[in-house]
Amino acid sequence: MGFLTVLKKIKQKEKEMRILILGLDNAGKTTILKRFNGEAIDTISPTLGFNIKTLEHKNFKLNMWDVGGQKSLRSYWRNYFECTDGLIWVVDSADKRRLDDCKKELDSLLLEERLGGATLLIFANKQDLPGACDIKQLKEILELDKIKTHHWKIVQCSAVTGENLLEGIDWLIGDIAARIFTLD
Ligand SMILES: Nc1nc2c(ncn2[C@@H]2O[C@H](COP(=O)(O)OP(=O)(O)OP(=O)(O)O)[C@@H](O)[C@H]2O)c(=O)[nH]1
Ligand SMILES: [Mg+2]
Repeated sequence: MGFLTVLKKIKQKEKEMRILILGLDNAGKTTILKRFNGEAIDTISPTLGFNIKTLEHKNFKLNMWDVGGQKSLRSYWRNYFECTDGLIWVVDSADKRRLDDCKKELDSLLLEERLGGATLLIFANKQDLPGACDIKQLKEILELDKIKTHHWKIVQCSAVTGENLLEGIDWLIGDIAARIFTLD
């Protein structure tokens, strides 16, 4: 192996991304993170602080921050904004009563200057539940087409079945990589 090849490999290994996972309480943030990481998901309780997991995925080192979403905890979210490359906004697609609240919180995050450079993945979670809103409904209710400030995508998923978690996160990582790692 030539020197440059070795150097490139080392550089690749150092590629780090900071991913912040937010959403209302009970949306499924912790379940998604554990499921994605291949851990058991049957003993999860509400997050009162945060969980951080560092995963190797596709040659990237992903530092994933999962922060509790209860109303009383949301004022702490701002402590995690700095240097965020990707924001995963998790929605409980079956909790129709709280979609207004969900929209309000997402809208205010998108105004945050320190999240200005972040790619946004919206996980329409809990698709395994009957009556879950689909992407078309959520796009309308959350007015996603109005988002012009961030690269964004909405993906239907279920943390319980694992459906589409990989697809969503692969899109997020691909978008971030294209934005920040294009120079080598
Ligand atoms: N049916 C179904 N239940 C889910 C899914 N994802 C999460 N849940 C359940 O929803 C509940 C809340 O999940 P959590 O992962 O703790 O939610 P959270 O967003 O981390 O909540 P906070 O930590 O309070 O902010 C748990 O009972 C999960 O088992 C899903 O895709 N389908
Ligand atoms: Mg949690």
